[in-house]
Amino acid sequence: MKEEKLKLFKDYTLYCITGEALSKGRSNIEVVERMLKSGVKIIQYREKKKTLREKLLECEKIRQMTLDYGCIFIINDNIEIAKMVSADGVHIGQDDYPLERVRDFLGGEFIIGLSTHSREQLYDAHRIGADYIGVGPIFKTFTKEDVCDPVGFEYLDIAVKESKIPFVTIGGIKENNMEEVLKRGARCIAMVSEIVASDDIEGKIKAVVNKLNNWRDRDENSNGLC
Ligand code: TZP
Ligand code: MG
Repeated sequence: MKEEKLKLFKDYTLYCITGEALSKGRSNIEVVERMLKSGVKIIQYREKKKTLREKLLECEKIRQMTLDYGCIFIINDNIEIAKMVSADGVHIGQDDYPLERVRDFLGGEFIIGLSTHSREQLYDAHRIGADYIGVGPIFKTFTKEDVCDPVGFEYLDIAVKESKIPFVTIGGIKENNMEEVLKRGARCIAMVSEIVASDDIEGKIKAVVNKLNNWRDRDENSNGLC
């Protein structure tokens, strides 16, 4: 079951993350609904401002919505909420609870993603049993407050060559620069502001997913030829 879900993280998939502060007055629920109607297959709930109670109530709704649409639901940071609503997974950073403890708490069927910024962290993530890693920030981003400097393409190239688990590229990725990342071997791409701050969320998702689909088609065609 988990392995089936993780296939999406290895493919040319758009990984959408909420960001209500950037959503131009639209609620997380409204934005998630638009994402789901546009066919997004992985959604992460990321919310830094609300109370635990508010976050739990939103996540309960989003859990039901994502089940209705067959979308993977990942929760950032809040491992208790993830357990309470039976999310598909959590995403944690280097300064959050140690992954081994999160695994003990959530069990083997939960997807656990870990943000990484260096080769050392990539090896560590493999050793401690991450299901996927975040690789970034690739470009400068203004979305995350305590963000480190961009890791640029150097660490992306390392992840492409050396990661044995799926990786999700993140940080400043837009419709107009995503091909620079795909070109270097990235597959699954995470976006916050490019989607949630767009005036036309559905149109933006369509454009991004079209590009991802073109890359998948290109791969399939070239594999067929050799
Ligand atoms: N982690 C690393 S960069 C980032 C997170 C959550 C923010 C990415 O946001 P955007 O708007 O896609 O640059
Ligand atoms: Mg975190």
